Amino acid sequence: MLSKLHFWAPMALALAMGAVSAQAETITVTVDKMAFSPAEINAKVGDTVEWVNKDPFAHTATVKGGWEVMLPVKKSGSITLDKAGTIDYFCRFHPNMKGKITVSP
Ligand SMILES: [Cu+2]
Repeated sequence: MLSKLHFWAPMALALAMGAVSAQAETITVTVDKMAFSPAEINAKVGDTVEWVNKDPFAHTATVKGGWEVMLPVKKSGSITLDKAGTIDYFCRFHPNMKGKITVSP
């Protein structure tokens, strides 16, 4: 009985640590042909959203009254989500480009 316990305890610890490191994710949104793809994403607090601009002109990911991430030509930009809620964002240069992030706690 005792030997079984010794075998399983480190396993349980390893699984718990794996779960912790898997918690914060980076979600990639591609910016291509004047559109965010995917336009709507789900994330958790602590996750990072990275936009990769594949277009030959600059874009932004802008939240009205909030943050703005510049996305120069062929470059990427990112932000770490620090609170739960729904974020609607757009491109400052092309306001018809819209995206949405639903952030769960
Ligand atoms: Cu744009």
